[in-house]
Amino acid sequence: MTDEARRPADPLGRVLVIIPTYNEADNLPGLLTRVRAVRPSCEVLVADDNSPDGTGKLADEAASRDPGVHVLHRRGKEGLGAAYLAGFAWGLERGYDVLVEMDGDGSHQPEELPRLLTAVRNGADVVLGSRWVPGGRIVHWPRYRELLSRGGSGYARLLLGLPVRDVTGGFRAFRRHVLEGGFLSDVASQGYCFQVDLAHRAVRAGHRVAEVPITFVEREYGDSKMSRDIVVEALWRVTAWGLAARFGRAAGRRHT
Ligand SMILES: Nc1nc2c(ncn2[C@@H]2O[C@H](COP(=O)(O)OP(=O)(O)OP(=O)(O)O)[C@@H](O)[C@H]2O)c(=O)[nH]1
Ligand SMILES: [Mg+2]
Repeated sequence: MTDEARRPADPLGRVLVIIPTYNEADNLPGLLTRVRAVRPSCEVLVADDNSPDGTGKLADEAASRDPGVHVLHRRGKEGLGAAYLAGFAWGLERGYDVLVEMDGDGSHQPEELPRLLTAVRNGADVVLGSRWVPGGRIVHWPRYRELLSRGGSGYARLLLGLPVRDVTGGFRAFRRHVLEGGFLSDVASQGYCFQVDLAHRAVRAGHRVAEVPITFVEREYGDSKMSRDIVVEALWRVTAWGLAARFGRAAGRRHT
């Protein structure tokens, strides 16, 4: 494998930033430039679900100019969770040491990537970029989105007993060992719930989870993929996990 032959220039080893995309043609090219500029040793994998707006082609063009950009073309829109699972598998197979999740709509600032990686370097297994810790900020979000997000995080925290503030965020870093083994087996969650699922799994598995503040900026271009279905999925799954955890505790299996 040619990638494996590449020497790590980063003290963390080889870092892969995975960006799932569906119709992000207006956002992706600039974002790729920013990620590669901020830490040139970090490589990028765009996981595109055959976006009708040509995002995949733009990613290919970037990859042809820059060997640190890779593209995973998927058949069609299967949801954020499925794209990340495919991206993680791609990165683990190729021996990356740290795998980062980042939205492709400009909401996450590549310039804050070093802050996440510093926390990994300081010993965290999983680092969550957080809007709801001191120093965290949101820009241009309508009040209802903030309430939905804060409410969703609060509900998941409460029901699942999670010691983190931003449970649904999607700017995160994982050391590879976290994602190996059975960690990702039978993950079925799709939208926001995928992120809740991973945070829940990481805490339950006893990994060191750290939160660092981020500035979250509402997308400037393109359409939101947020839908009522995504919110409903998160609600029912979190409720089911919470009840299962309580039931398990009652039966003497304390794990949350
Ligand atoms: N590959 C892939 N990427 C997706 C899919 N759905 C969303 N994404 C990407 O996942 C990232 C987050 O999705 P967003 O649409 O920004 O979702 P959101 O942040 O909840 O909503 P907005 O910021 O309001 O648009 C973006 O880069 C999307 O392009 C999908 O089905 N497949
Ligand atoms: Mg977004």
